[in-house]
Amino acid sequence: MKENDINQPNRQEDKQDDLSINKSDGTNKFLTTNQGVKINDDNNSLKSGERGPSLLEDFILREKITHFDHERIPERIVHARGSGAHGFFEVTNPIPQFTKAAFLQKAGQRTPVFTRFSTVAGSRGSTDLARDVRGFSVKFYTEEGIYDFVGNNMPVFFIQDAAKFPDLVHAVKPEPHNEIPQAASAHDTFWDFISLMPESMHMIMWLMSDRAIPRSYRMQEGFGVHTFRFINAENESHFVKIHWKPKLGTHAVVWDEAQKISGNNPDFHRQDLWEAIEAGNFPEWELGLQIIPEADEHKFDFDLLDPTKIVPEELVPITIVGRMVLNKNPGNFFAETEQVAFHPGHIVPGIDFTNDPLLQGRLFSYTDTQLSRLGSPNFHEIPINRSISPTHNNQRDGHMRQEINKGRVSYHPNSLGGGCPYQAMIAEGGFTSFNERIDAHKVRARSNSFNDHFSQARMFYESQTPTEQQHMVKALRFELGKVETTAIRVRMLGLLSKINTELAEKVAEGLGAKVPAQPEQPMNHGVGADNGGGNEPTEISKKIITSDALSMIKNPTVKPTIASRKIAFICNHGVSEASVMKMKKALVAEDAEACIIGPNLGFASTAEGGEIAVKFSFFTSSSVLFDAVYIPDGKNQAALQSDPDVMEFLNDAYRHCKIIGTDGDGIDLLSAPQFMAKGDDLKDGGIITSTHSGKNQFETAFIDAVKMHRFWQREEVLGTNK
Ligand code: HDD
Repeated sequence: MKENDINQPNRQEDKQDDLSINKSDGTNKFLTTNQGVKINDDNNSLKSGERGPSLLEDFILREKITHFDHERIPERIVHARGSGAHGFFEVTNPIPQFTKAAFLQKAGQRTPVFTRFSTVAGSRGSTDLARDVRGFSVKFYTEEGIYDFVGNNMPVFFIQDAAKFPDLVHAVKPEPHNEIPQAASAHDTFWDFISLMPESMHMIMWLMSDRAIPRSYRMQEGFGVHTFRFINAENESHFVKIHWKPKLGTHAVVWDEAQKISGNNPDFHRQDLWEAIEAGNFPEWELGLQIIPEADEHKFDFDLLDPTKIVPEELVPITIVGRMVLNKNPGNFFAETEQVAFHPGHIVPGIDFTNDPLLQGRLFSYTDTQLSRLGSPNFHEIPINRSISPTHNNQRDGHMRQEINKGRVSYHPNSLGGGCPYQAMIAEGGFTSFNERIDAHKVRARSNSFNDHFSQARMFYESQTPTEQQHMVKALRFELGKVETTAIRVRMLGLLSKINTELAEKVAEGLGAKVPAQPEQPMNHGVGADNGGGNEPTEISKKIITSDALSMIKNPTVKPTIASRKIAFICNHGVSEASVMKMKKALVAEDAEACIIGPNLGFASTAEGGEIAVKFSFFTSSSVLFDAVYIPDGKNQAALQSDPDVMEFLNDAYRHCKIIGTDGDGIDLLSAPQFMAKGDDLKDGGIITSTHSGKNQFETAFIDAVKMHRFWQREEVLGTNK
């Protein structure tokens, strides 16, 4: 292991080399016990006679069964379901003026990373497509030690103080008496808690938006949520908000689609990430920072320490400082993705915390949870968690200790060990906390500057396009519609009316309920009653602005690309090979994937007398697993109308506002009235045909339409926007 030297940045290969120490491969090797004894018969236990009882002395059987019995470790209390990948972070715009963190100093400098994405509420085996927040964690193996970014795909949180975290999680998890429902917030205990927690309203707006059902882990943003501090070499502090911006843009599926994906492929996101990396479509994000000078701390009409608030990009623009590329799948899920342990308290010199009370509580929780999950204070020695800059200290022993510390000295100060390991001066990279002046009374209270719970919730809702707003209305109708206790629904309607009356009215209509004239006050019986810490909602800010960055459709970071998108080719026997190949070539040139679906697996015969390979059949596949549909030319294509699986495929694609392209006679498959108004009049501009687009530009017209992700105007035709 090399000495940690900030002039010698770690390369991605350094972490891979480090992991390779622990890798094992049984190819061309004898089967052995854990003690290294070669096994002669792994199929039969040792018995007293062929039909007799097994013998206790069978150490091979005992070892095998015992190990198996203990294979499972507790799943994460939250974020249990996740997927990870290796990659690197590269500086594109160094910021030494803001931070002395060694890994952010030089353009082109790379740091190995391991990144894990997750849902929050569901168990390890739950669906990827739950309506939920997504965790977004990045472990940076820097030359100065581990820096963990532990964020989410939403920039705010439900609660302002870590003291409420266990309550929040108890409320959202399956209800304790019957463990129902799995990976879902649509149940009474969650909304009971939320309806009594006005501070959660901004987060609820994000959770009810399509951000909670991403198309892919690769197409979601990441946010540090809290305000952090960056400290430069002069010990000056700046506040920072940390963002990840996906290169493929931010995209979601629709709720009906999400539910169907959960049935068709509950591993949809996990598989998408895995396959993209295997195919060389390496997911990539830009790292952006909102940087706020120390002197501007009180400039905003919200508190920078309040994790239920964003700093609108219109107020403080984002500076891009680097990019993250994920280019290697883990070799072993358990060893890497399951055992990785993130901690917002893992920071390096140049990065520091703020007094955000949610962050402060997290600083305790993450080490604590690893002790029960991974079982020992030595979890930092597990290969995926191991720093690749050397570690030396006087901590010793404990369960499963791997390191063999030399010598008799395990204390500091010492003379017997020459004073080693010695403390580092600041100039040598020694960590010092930011020298913040604090002069205060010890109180159990919350600052009044945290009391505006509705302004930013309203800003979020009012920044959305009508399509996105309608999706939020429907999400709330669905979620609250699953709530059985009427009083909880009514309480929620009261809170929604404080965000936007039209929103509340529309949700109420769907629930067959009335918005209460006077929202009920939360039942914070006795909480903070003596010191004003009851956190009753008050309105501070009247300055509502809207922010395009909050909408996925208007978002200035929308990227015109179809890279890695999966396009379903509907092919009957007799399909035109020329029509298939022409579109396939155009899509491959854009790094998209042409997925041939036919009546049966294997091959489909072509009009030209040949065959094309068929990867999916209409029976094994479903439209929700693809981004768009293409119906090539072919005399027999219309005959597929008699196949209910094909019609369900097309109806779903149409309903989910996907782009449908047809070449030549392919359009005949769409002759049903749900697609065509009359004759060959198309129902909407999301159906691109070779006749209407002009033969030459057909492929381009189709690709341009797919770049829009969905043809949302169709929801008006369908009436699904009601
Ligand atoms: Fe947390 C896991 C993100 C608040 C306590 N959290 C966890 C993970 C993510 C987050 C991404 C999964 C890490 C992984 O992939 O292994 N958590 C957040 C964010 C929060 C937040 C963005 C608010 C801004 N969390 C939060 C609070 C507490 C915790 C307030 C406790 C007081 N979180 C945990 C935990 C977990 C965890 C119980 C479970 C597994 C783990 O830590 O390693 O300690």
